[in-house]
Amino acid sequence: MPIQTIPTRPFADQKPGTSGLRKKVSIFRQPHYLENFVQAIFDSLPEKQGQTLVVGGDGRYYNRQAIQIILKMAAATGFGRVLVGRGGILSTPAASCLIRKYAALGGIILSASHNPGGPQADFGIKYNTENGGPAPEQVTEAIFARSKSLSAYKILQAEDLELDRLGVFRLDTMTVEIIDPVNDYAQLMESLFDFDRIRELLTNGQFRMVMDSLHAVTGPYAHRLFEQRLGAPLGTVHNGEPLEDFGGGHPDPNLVYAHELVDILFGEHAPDFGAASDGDGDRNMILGRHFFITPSDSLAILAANAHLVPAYRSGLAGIARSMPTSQACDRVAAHLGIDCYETPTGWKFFGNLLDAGRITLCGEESFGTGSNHIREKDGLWAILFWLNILAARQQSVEEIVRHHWRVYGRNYYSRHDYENVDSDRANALMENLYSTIKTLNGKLIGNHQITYCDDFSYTDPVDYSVSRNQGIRIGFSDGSRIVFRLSGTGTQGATLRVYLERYEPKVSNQNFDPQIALKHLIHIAEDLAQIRYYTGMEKPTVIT
Ligand code: VG1
Ligand code: CO
Repeated sequence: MPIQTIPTRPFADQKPGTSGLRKKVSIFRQPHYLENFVQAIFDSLPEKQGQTLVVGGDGRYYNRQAIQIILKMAAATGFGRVLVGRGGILSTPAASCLIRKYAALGGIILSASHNPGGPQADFGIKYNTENGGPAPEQVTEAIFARSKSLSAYKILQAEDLELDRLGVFRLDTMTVEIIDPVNDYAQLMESLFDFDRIRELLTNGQFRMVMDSLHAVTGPYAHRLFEQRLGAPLGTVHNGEPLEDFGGGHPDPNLVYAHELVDILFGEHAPDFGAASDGDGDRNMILGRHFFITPSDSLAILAANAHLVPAYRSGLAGIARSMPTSQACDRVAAHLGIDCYETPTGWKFFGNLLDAGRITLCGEESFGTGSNHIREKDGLWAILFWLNILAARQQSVEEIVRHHWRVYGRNYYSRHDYENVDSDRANALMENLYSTIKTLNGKLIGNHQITYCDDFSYTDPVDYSVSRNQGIRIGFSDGSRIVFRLSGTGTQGATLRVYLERYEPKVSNQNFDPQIALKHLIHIAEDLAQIRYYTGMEKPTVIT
């Protein structure tokens, strides 16, 4: 079959963000746009000849077309074998699992994660390296640099492949294996958790759970794991069929976008446990009956209870959290006598720590938790981890969380997002903050004493690479913090994220609504950053 060399011109906007390249579908569908980026990835890789590549996505609109293009380009560039999830489906954690298990050179994951899907909505593509994790900054920089100098790409002239049939197919000299997207991942989960105990819990006739897959990628995984393998009644998984537009919803598992699940868990006759995951299956939200757990608390609680889970019984090497994530897990780490690392936002910064064996668990405030079992955050893993704890402790979600707060104190936490802000105004806000913080050290605001403020910069302790400008941190003498940063995953305008945290050791003060408990900090944040002035918005668009 002939390999064609197609002349092209660079696009200037192919710089990967927090998690790959994300744009509107209409941008990806411009002639040569996707092809250029894929060629830039391939050109930035070492020897590809005969190597294995993993390809799959979250099933959103344009997933199938993109996969056909990528397969033909992979064949033209010399890959020996590509593993593709049937129907083009692979959750991000499942892709990470496959890359590691089959010693692939890397993987291409097609997803814009929690962003909406459909012809008018978003698409995304990211590259994961041979450890199964998101390409580190040096690699994404190399891809971006290459994207700016491309003059041609190579593609095999061939018919589209049938993606829905399991089997081994050929594209010129390359083999394409269409595999079951769930098998390997389900096996890995079974090797980590106490499935017998979880099965007992889910079939005891008393405990009830609901899993909401939000019509995104985890549907097939959740049906298999919870209903088939672990015995939960059929119907436990809601919205379990992946749809190209996620049923018109926002596949983001938080109190705002997963409202169907929230209504069930906060309604009458609520089940004991509720969980949801995002577009590509790497995020999770955990709910108890009439009870919400912040992702930061969830990370801390998983760490404190890890000894109850077979895979982590022998102890944790260390924990890491992204900088804006609350410091709840720091307290658990201190108690366990293990290291706790603070990294910039984005899973790629955990990779080196995991590879070097310095950490076992890691997480982000944005509903992401994971461990050294793969190199991505993992929604269903977190849900199984909670079920394992619930089965072992025989207590309710709320009892477990309240007990945790009694022992370690509560870190009140909230994130305020201002979406779709004019980019120039958002940058001006940050510029203004950079100059403001220079004068803030030691200042007293109300009865809040500022003890530090800086622009977060991270030196990777393994390879010493430095990442600057990762967000503005303002710390107070009582341990409270305010963090400001701009999102790196949006596709329209800018999103300002304001992260707020306050520590409360006293049990009698642990029962407030976080928005009330954080009220003073919220005012200080709005004031210091002049949020209304710069954004023109009276209040945040999303509060989590
Ligand atoms: C957001 C989150 C970040 C997460 C990233 C990718 O990034 O804040 O914690 O790692 O999304 O998650 P940003 O730059 O918009 O704040 V996912 O589930 O989109 O792969
Ligand atoms: Co995601």
